[in-house]
Amino acid sequence: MRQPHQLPLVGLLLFSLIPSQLCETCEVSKEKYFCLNPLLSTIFKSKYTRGTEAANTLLSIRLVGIQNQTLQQRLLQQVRYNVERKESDLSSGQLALIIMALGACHTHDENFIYDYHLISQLENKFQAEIENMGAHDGNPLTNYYQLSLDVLALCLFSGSYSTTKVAELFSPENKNYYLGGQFSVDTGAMAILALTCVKRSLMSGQIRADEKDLERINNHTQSLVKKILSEKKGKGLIGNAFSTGNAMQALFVSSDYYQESDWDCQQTLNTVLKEISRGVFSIPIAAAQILPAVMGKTYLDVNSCVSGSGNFNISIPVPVTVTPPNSPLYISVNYSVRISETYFTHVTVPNGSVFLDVMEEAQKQNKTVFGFTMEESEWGPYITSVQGLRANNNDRTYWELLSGGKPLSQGVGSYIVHEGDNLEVRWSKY
Ligand code: B12
Ligand SMILES: *[C@@H]1O[C@H](CO)[C@@H](O)[C@H](O)[C@H]1NC(C)=O
Ligand SMILES: *[C@@H]1O[C@H](CO)[C@@H](O)[C@H](O)[C@H]1NC(C)=O
Ligand SMILES: *[C@@H]1O[C@H](CO)[C@@H](O)[C@H](O)[C@H]1NC(C)=O
Ligand SMILES: *[C@@H]1O[C@H](CO)[C@@H](O)[C@H](O)[C@H]1NC(C)=O
Ligand SMILES: *[C@@H]1O[C@H](CO)[C@@H](O)[C@H](O)[C@H]1NC(C)=O
Ligand SMILES: *[C@@H]1O[C@H](CO)[C@@H](O)[C@H](O)[C@H]1NC(C)=O
Repeated sequence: MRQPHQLPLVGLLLFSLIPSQLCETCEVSKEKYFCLNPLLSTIFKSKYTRGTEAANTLLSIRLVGIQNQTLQQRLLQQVRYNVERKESDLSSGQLALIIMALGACHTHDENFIYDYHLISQLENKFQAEIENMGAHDGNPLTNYYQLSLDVLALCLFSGSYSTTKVAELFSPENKNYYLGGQFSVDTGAMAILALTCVKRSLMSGQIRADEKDLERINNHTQSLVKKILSEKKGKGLIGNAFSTGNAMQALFVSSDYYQESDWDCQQTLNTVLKEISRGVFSIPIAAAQILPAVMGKTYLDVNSCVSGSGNFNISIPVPVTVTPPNSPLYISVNYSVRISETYFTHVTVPNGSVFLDVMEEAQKQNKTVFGFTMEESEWGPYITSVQGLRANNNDRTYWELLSGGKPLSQGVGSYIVHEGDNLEVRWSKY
């Protein structure tokens, strides 16, 4: 039992730990807006057939103040379709993103959240994640990236959740922060955003403050910030290019937890801009996830969009990735499926092919050994089974993609194969 006279001291200590809610951001300057053209081009020309992609994009363009009504209506239509037709199929994190997109910047679309009782549905889905953890060795239905999105959406849109449960779930020792033995920067970053939102609600008295929860949440944030900073690479990327936007958002809102000298935001931003110009974020979801960060925005800003700001000059961008006319040349690669045994073959594909083309060629050779299934997701096709063996979140199994023994940072639909690649899909545990 804590003694009552210690209470003020703890309060004081906490207060000195969090002297302000100032956020350090760095954002692309007006003169450099043209550097964002590849992102905008991707965002404007996409078809948006997948709901999560549309939700993520709508959220991002609202946060940065892109006012194009044609685009917003198109995205909105896709998001609404997903709610009306597919609500029960949505995962918790997908619903959380939809809520944030609809609620962002307080437009009329916010009513949709309440008409369809999306908040209480999210509460139920979040509960189901926790129950699954109880029944399956601490493994949620989806993953901690999505549990973080859940808490974030519930926190931002006045859903109910237990702060004690949040403090318990998001302890930095939890295995769910790790994917394939590696700290997942995306996951840690999303957790920091969620924890920061909860912390702010506690401190502003919006929800009942329990000193112990607040202290634990502070401690968790502190450790997660440290882990994220330790994933900083030479040129300033954090994790890889695709996690850097999320990491930047997390670091923007948690600047009380690190020293100015710990992170050179400008260097990170400059490297991201270079990657943008190289066409690295050429799929819509990748563009949507990096955009808020380079404009100095975070998901915590959904309730305080400065209208009219960031109304930047969109000179309808020219496509950057000019794919060269299909080279008639063929390349040959090695491809194997590894379970406990390894099944191996050579495959010849046109130069410029992606990993998926190789898998399809191999499947033609021998359906028993190289047959596979996939599902469309916002990041492209996701491999769900090979030889009939299905990935399963309850036992943390998945089909890992590798080249030359190293895990790839892109999926089968995006990774362009090279002459002599040793490609592999491996039955793995994350
Ligand atoms: C959790 C996660 C996983 C889990 C997914 C299973 C689970 N338990 O949920 C595991 C560990 C299995 C996984 C695997 C892979 N992942 Co992953 N993953 C994530 C993470 C952290 C969150 C995804 C999520 O829930 N999003 C939120 C929900 C609402 O969106 P969703 O569309 O419904 O989410 C689903 C898809 O994202 C899908 N998924 C997850 N990863 C990938 C990767 C690809 C290429 C595809 C097509 C789909 C996909 O699983 C999610 C749950 O069903 C993201 C980070 C991020 N920034 O998005 C990385 C991320 C999407 N993954 C990535 C990669 C590279 C992979 C792998 C290719 C790694 C590898 N070398 O094998 C494999 C996929 C291989 C395959 N079978 O096709 C990259 C994609 C980058 C890119 N440009 O394509 C990301 C962005 C991480 C990063 N920063 O590099 N991943
Ligand atoms: C708005 O978006 C639509 C659809 O993406 C596009 O065709 C149009 O050119 C955009 N308008 C402006 C003013 O950018
Ligand atoms: C928070 O961290 C401090 C310092 O590391 C530690 O002394 C304290 O016990 C932690 N508090 C909780 C509630 O875990
Ligand atoms: C927008 O871009 C056009 C053409 O590039 C330029 O002439 C105009 O001055 C710009 N406007 C602002 C507000 O930057
Ligand atoms: C494949 O195409 C790339 C660029 O399009 C080229 O650099 C490379 O030499 C080609 N390789 C083969 C084997 O044709
Ligand atoms: C596929 O490979 C398996 C194992 O190597 C072999 O037994 C089988 O005969 C092959 N099938 C075809 C159609 O080549
Ligand atoms: C591909 O496999 C063949 C046969 O096993 C091997 O000789 C060759 O070295 C492999 N290619 C590469 C690039 O390792």
